[in-house]
Amino acid sequence: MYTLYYSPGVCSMSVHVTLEELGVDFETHKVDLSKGEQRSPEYLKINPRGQVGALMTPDGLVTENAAMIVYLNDAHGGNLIPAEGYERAKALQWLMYANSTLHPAYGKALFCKKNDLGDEAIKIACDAIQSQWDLIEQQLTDSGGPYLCGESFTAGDIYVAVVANWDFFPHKPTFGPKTKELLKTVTGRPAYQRAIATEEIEYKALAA
Ligand SMILES: N[C@@H](CCC(=O)N[C@@H](CS)C(=O)NCC(=O)O)C(=O)O
Repeated sequence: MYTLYYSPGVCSMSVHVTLEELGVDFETHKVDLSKGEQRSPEYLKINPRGQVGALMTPDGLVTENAAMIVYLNDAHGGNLIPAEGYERAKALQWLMYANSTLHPAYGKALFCKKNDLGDEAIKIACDAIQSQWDLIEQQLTDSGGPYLCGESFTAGDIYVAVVANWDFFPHKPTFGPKTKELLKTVTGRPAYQRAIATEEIEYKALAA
């Protein structure tokens, strides 16, 4: 049994969808970021960084969403990250890209917003976000699609679909046609729909 500490719709959702995709037993524990619960003494004992997600496993606690996804996939022989070789490297590449390039691009814009750095700074950060979505569209062309790794659905697709729904800024990104198709396919999967229902979020990225 696993326990996922999550907040609705944020990066921890990539682990939530992974748990659903793998079909393993788990429970969820909501840590409401809007109420500052990530800084409660109880949660800081779980993740001293005061961030979600965190995963209690039979082996102990794992933090960092990408690490949780790799751990879960490998523990259950999943196909979200192939077991070996170049295919594994490419799946890890796109998971790490989502976790450590795409996600931080949003973090920069959020920093500008939270610190009242003005619309010009937010716009610069949002332009940088757009360039990441342009890169994803190009990758879907280069890989032959429909997924980031071509015909194989992998963990990076899940993570990218989570980030696509982040709607914090006035300057919204534009998704290319292949990206929209990816988001539609990934979020249409039963596992993703179950995570949406549990987290009680609205998936708005495809609305425009
Ligand atoms: N690389 C980190 C990123 C975690 C992260 O940025 N979590 C955000 C939500 S997407 C969070 O908990 N923010 C609350 C805060 O920093 O107060 C991980 O994978 O654990």
